[in-house]
Amino acid sequence: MARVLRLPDHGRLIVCTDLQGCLRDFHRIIEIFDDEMDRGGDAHLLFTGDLIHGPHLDELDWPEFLGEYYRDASGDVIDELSVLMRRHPGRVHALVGNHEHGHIGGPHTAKFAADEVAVLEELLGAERAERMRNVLRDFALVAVAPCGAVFTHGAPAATVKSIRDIEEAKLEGFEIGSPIDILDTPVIGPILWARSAAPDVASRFVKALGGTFCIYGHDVIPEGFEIIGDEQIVVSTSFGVFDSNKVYIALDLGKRYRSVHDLRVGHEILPLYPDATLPGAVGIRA
Ligand SMILES: [Mn+2]
Repeated sequence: MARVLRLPDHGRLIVCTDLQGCLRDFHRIIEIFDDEMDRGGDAHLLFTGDLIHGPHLDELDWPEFLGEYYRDASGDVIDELSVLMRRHPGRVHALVGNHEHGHIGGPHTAKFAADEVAVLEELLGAERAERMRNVLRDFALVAVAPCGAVFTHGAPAATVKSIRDIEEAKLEGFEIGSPIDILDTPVIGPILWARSAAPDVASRFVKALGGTFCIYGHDVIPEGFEIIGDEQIVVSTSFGVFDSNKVYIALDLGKRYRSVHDLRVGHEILPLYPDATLPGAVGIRA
C-alpha cells in the first residue's frame, strides 16, 4: 500500500477538502474536474480526507453555523468516487482523514454520533460496508508534488526525518484507542488529527518531503481558507461553510511555487460556487 501519493510535474490539480458526506459539493467538484479534463485533457483531482460522516439531521434541527443544509450521503460519495477512479485511472486520488481511518484501523470518530463508524457501516449493510473499506484502504496518507505542494488531512505538525517515515507508517491497530491517544502516535497522529502546526514545525515537515508549502483541511475555516506563516493554507471546500465561502485549490503541477504566498485568490484559490451570495456573508478574502 502506497502511503505517499506522488503527483506528476505536469497538468492541473484540483484539490477538495472535507466533504463529510455532502453529495452536492462532491458533484460540483467533479464538474470542475471534468471541465479541466475537457479543456486540457491533463487534470488530477485530490480529496484530502474526511469525505464521509456528515450529519443525519432534519432541516428544522440544522444549526445555522454548519452552512447550507444537506443530509449525509457518505455511502453514495464513496460509491461514486470509486466509479470516478475507474473512469479516470491514476487521476482521481484521496487521502485518509481521521473519519476514514475509523473504518480501516483507527479510533472510531464521534462527531455526529457516539460511534460514526458503526452507524455508517450498519446503514450500508455488511457487503456495501466491506466495499467501502476496500476503497478507503487505497487512500494515501500524504501527497507530494514537484510543484512544491504537500497535502495532508490535518495540520503538518508531525516530526519526520524523510518521506520514508510516512511510507512506513501503519494505519491498522488503533481501533481501541481514543482520538486523544492517537494524537500522541508519531506521524499518523498529528497528520490525521492536528488542527494547527507551529510555523517552524510545518516548515521542517514540508522541507523533509521536498516541498515548499502544505495544503490541508480537517478544521473549518468559515471564510473558506486561512494562510498561516509561509508554509500553510487551511482550506474549507465544503463542510461547515456557506456556499458563498467554500473554496477549492487549483494548481499548475508544472510550476514551482516558492511558498504559500504564491497562491492567489481568483487563480489558485477559487470559489466552489462563484455565483453564490449570502446576505451578510464576507465572501472570500485576499
Ligand atoms: Mn478531519
